[in-house]
Amino acid sequence: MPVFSRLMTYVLTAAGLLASAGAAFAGVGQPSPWELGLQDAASPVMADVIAFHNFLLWVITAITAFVLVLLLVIIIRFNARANPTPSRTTHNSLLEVIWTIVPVIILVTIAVPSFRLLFLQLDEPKPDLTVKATGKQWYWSYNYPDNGNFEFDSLIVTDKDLKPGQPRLLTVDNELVVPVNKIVHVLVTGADVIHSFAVPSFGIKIDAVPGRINDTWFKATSEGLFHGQCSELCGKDHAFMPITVRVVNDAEFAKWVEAEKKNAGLENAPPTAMAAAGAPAH
Ligand SMILES: [Cu+2]
Repeated sequence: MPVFSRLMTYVLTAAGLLASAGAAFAGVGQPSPWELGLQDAASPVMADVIAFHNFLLWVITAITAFVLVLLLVIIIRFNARANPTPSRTTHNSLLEVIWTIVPVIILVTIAVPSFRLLFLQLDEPKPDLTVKATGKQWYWSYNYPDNGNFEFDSLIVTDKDLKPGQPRLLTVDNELVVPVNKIVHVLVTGADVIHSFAVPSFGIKIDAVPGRINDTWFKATSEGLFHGQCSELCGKDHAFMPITVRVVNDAEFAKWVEAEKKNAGLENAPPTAMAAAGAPAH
């Protein structure tokens, strides 16, 4: 018994420490060692996902604690020794009404923010630009249909080529570049098998299905690098087709688009919404 209680003390202390430091462990744009919670939000959708997740955690904790207390009361007060002659009561109308209505109220309390979040995710606002991500065995191709329609491949940087500070298995040679604080509409499809385009800090994860275009959106609220991974088992190198999104300001984005167009031999393509409006306006 002392061994058990000492073990419990260790476990509870560790859990307490981890829980209190949870926020510090969460990474932005990539996972971090000993991370417990979700990655920090870098988009309005992810901020809501985290808030909803934390709210649900309180709800299930309260329900579980309540049921545990009921069980303990029954075990202690109504066992054969403490309560040798059991009551024959079978119905209690008030109690039955309460245990029907209270769960309904709890479910409605959960449903309201849940549907609000679903609408936020699925009711896409008018996009500022569109990018298309195509999952291939085993890398991603990105296409910018309204910025000259250039396309490039994005492959993993292997361990031996990593520069200091670059996360292992999450770094790519050519990042998906998008402007900050703009609504990015993402078209997602697969070229061979089903992949899944997921970037945790933006709160997006959507299947890349061959022969079909799925879409989602995000608005990155800060500049920087945000990492994700293919999230549908797609073959032997499934673990080696990461996604990296580089969020930059409008001027940098316009410059990058011009360079990419030149690379692709498209410098004479007509300027488009973002590239044309981006640089001078900001
Ligand atoms: Cu994949």
